[in-house]
Amino acid sequence: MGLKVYFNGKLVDASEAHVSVYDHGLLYGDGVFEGIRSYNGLVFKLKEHADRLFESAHTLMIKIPLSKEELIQAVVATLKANKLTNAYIRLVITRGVGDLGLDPRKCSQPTVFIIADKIVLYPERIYKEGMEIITVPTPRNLPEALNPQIKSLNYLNNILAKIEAVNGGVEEALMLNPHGYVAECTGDNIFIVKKGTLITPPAYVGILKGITRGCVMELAGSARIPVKEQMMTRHDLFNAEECFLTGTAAEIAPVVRIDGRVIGEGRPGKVTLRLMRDFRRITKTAGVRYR
Ligand code: PXG
Repeated sequence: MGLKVYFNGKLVDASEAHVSVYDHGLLYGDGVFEGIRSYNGLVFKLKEHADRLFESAHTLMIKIPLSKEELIQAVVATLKANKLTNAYIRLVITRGVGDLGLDPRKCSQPTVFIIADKIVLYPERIYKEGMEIITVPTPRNLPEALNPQIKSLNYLNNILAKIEAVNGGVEEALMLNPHGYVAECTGDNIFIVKKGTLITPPAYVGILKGITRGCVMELAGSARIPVKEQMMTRHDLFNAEECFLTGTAAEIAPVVRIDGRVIGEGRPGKVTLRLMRDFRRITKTAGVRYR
């Protein structure tokens, strides 16, 4: 028996969960999504993900046909149906089925689906030894053109950057904003450690305010590690003591080489390792229980 997918109010077999070719999520990337994880039978930061999804949908004037609590219960039901203890959850709301024009008024009913599946992780080596990233030519979208807080189905900006990273022989791309300041990676936020202080770019440079980013800033606070949001250049990154990425999929991934420059000692640093340990602990103990 295959995976069960929540599709417009019902749990159906994955092989029966079909989106129409007239769905504007497909035709125009007109929709929103969240990537969420569960650990040990606990959904991590589910409320925060639901809040962000509702905010993204509100700005796009997509009316989610469930209350926030109903949506949370739908996520829980999907996880239970698939008997997954550790899962990657993809929550997607599209504008729905319309005609071939852009006009969102033609879409009467949003499409809602929730996939809960096993997570594909970065190789363990990356967490032990650290990863290499490169700056790519594609800048992060202008926030004035498309606000990165809207977690939309339109990810071409990041996909172009990802292609450039892969072409360059690495797993992740460092994206700058159109003014040349460090923004983020294709699906992860970036942090450095300098003189013992944790520094990450502020939201206004044009990044998604990641939920993992927020969690890591809180963990640093509890560990009495000073935290600052500050604009950074590549020079700041090259000369950092430590560097790491944060995201729902990556968790905390150490970075040890950027554009050929070795960062710090060239291995995951002590602040990074401390935060990785604290993060792992919180994912195992905090969240919405479902089994
Ligand atoms: N920046 C961008 C552009 C993202 O898309 C993050 C940062 C990290 O945010 P969270 O809230 O997850 O800490 C994201 C989200 C994947 C995948 O499977 C990851 C994201 C989006 C889509 C897919 O790697 N990351």
